[in-house]
Amino acid sequence: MRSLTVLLILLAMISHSHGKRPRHSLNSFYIEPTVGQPWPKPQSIRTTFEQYALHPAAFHFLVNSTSQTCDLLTSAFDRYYKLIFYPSSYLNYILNPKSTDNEIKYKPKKSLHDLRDVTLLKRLNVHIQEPCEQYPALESDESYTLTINGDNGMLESVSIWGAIRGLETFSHIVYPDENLGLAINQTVISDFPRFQHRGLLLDTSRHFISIRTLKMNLEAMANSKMNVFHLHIVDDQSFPYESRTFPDLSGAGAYNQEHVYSQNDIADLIEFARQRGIRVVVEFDSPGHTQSWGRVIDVLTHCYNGGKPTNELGPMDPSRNSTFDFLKKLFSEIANVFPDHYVHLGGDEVNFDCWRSNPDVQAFMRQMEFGNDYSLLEQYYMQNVVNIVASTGKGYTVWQEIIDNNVTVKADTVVDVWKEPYPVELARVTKLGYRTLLSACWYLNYISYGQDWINYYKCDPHNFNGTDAQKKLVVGGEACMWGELIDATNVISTTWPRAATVAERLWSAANVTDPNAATPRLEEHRCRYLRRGIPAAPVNGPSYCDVEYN
Ligand code: CP6
Repeated sequence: MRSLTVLLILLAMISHSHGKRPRHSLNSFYIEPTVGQPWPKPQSIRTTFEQYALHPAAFHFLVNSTSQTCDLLTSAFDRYYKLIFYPSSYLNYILNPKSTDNEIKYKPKKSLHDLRDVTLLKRLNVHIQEPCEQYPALESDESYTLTINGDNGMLESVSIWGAIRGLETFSHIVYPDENLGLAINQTVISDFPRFQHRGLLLDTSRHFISIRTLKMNLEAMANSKMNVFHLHIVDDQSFPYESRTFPDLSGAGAYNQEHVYSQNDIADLIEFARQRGIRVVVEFDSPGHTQSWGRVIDVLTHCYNGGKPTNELGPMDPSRNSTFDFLKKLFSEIANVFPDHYVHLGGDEVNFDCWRSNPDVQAFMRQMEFGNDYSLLEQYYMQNVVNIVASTGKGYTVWQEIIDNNVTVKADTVVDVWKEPYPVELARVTKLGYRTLLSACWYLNYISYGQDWINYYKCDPHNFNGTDAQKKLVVGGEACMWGELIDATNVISTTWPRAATVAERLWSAANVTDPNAATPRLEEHRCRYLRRGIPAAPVNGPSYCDVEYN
């Protein structure tokens, strides 16, 4: 009997399955979530059937005496304590920290008296090797190990960011249990991301999205270990960024003055992201996609027809020095407001027709000896922008067109591949020696019936013909939720949990590819979002959660 038990435990450890096994329905009529399994799947996880109980009055996070610590860690302790023991009040707490919704009214399902005969997990000791960095970066170390054994747990990491990832995992492996209230199994996890850059793009120009909703989205990102928020803040339709240097840009370029992010809003958002180890990479896309910039500032090309101005405006006007004087001032402000090393400079979808029509631009083309090749003018424009931004000390990301059009850029440039066929594009860009990001297969704005996430899940940033050196140049990818049909009413439920499947592709080992194996865990992850107050949508057909959204 004893050896049978030992065998069972060994089997459980080998199969990497969790202590509490899912109750699969007899057919796939509907899907039941698993319990206590992390998303994204860790690089290595071993668990046994040994269970421990958690109780809010008998558990705390502890900084190991030889460990580094900082405000980021103490505030993370505070958040994860609330998240684990009082999930239904958690979202309100993080979105309105001053609100007085207190925990007293949420009674634990089991009292300490009920739990007197079971082992309680009393502590999670956290040990961080290196002093806390202030902001996360592309190069940050996010690895950690998590050991749950007896009444003690241990979380070890190199950096504060690894500790934050490990706390998230810890919150996933705690699960509701009928007998124990909250339970956790004996576990050893050793984990690190496969790719350094795991991003999500939201577009706040086509529709305004409130800071509150952007924060909810950042929380959802942290729950799936995503670490880059690509903020496509302005575009043709509106300019919701309140510039210190050029307040008129949002004054005339925003939809209205309620649809504007103040400097305080931006600082608040960046701090919220920093607390979760998320970088905010802002995009000021040019020379195309800039119609809203031109409503008060004369930087766009005036289009002509039959020798006469048409009153229409085109891309930024590269023939005038004043355009670049403006960009110098704008990008030096942006360099101060956004602490991340990278700024996204856009450069996509430039239409040459208006440039072709304008006599001053034509004269400039002759002066520069560009002939009729307007991609040389685009290159000239981008080269200037890139030099301006480089002189502020920043690095930059660009959409792939810049490279397609042979613009030479600094060696540390990151190129964002958004066009299919992505294996061809990735091979080409990495062959030129640039660091690369993949977005092409993760356009979440395409919404269709059925389990579309399986296509996202199958897409792999290393799926192209290239050398090991080329593969190493792929730093990660981004899910993109463009905003033409998206605002605060639907951004969360269309993005989540679909973006989480991209997050698993970018975090977990290369061999974690089976959508059938992922499905029950994804169901559980969606339910976890609901439990935490985030309205993530069903993505696998008929299902239910222990706690539904309300
Ligand atoms: N806006 C900007 C967009 C898109 C791009 N740039 C876009 C193109 C195709 C699709 C979705 C979005 N709306 N500035 C391309 C990078 Cl399908």
